[in-house]
Amino acid sequence: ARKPRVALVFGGRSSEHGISMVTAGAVLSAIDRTKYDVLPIGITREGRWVLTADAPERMAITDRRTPEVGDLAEATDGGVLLPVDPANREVVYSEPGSVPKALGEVDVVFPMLHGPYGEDGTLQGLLELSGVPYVGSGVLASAVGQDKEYMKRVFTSFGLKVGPYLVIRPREWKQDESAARKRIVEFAGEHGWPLFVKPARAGSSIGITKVDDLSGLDEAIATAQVHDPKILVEAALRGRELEVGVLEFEDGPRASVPAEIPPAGTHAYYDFEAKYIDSTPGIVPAPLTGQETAEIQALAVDAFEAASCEGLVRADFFLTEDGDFVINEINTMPGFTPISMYPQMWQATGVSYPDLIDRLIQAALNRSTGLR
Ligand code: G1L
Repeated sequence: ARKPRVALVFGGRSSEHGISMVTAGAVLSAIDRTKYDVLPIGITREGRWVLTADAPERMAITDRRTPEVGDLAEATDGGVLLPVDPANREVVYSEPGSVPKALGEVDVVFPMLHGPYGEDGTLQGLLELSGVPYVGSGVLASAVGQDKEYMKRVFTSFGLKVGPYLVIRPREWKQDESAARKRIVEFAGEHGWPLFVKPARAGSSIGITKVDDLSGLDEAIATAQVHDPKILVEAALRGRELEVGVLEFEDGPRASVPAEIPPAGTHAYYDFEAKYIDSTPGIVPAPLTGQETAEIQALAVDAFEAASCEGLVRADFFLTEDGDFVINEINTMPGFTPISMYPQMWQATGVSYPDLIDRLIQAALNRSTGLR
């Protein structure tokens, strides 16, 4: 029997092009080659889909520089790798070892694109149309996980606690800036400074400003609006920062041991270096009581279910001084190198990095296509 062909799709037009490629390199190194044929598909900074060298050693960070898909492109004549005739995949399947002409010729896709056009549900939609199974969440959960407003609305409606927030929509800002500003100032009056101003739909810490008083507000809004015309204003939550990994098993989602992110020390915030270059900053497992651990794990599974996640999710919480667990966000495509929090939390729970990859692929292959 032929081995399932797993396509990693990485790179892309996002600021995390390089990180995506480093992560793909880690997955290429760890995936079980006796079980799977692997096809590395890079998307260049210009948005072109290309086959790249199966060379994880050339996908690592060197001299604090991340790799580029453009430097590893091998075959650019494989067509655009977009779907053809998903109903006829058996017929169009090329000989093993040959360059596939269409995305429909792979058995499962491991999507590793960050931000808009990747983890926001658009790539997932393309894969649905192609009839190709893929690892991780579907269109809805991916889109919910990318939009901080809808994420909070979904959590609230499922009984999870979220922190105070305000949404400023593009039309509101365009029609009456001063009214929008006034709304923010009233919000600050109620919840106090500092505030965090964020793009509603952007990955990681991109475009986020901590605003200490009115004087910094306009610049923070402009910065956030560079990334998304819709912005979110959040009150600062005082408390401990905790994370939980959720992984789908045959009988349903299960939670990992939680981790704690200590307050920023030498790093001004949990930035690029802290996240991807230094070793993991988290304490695993988090020093919580058995009861607290059970509670946060149940909430993380609730968050997975609330957003209709599939495969995996990382759920991020604050434990407030009142002892409440407040959900901050979920990440349907969390950091995924072996030193990232999600794999570290599962390692501490008894699931190794190669096992994690295997489980995610198996979950995707076992999933039926169409509604579920
Ligand atoms: F496919 C998974 F497992 F769902 C998956 C894919 C990608 C998990 C995590 C990631 N993460 C990344 O690709 C990234 C953090 C490098 C960019 Cl979103």
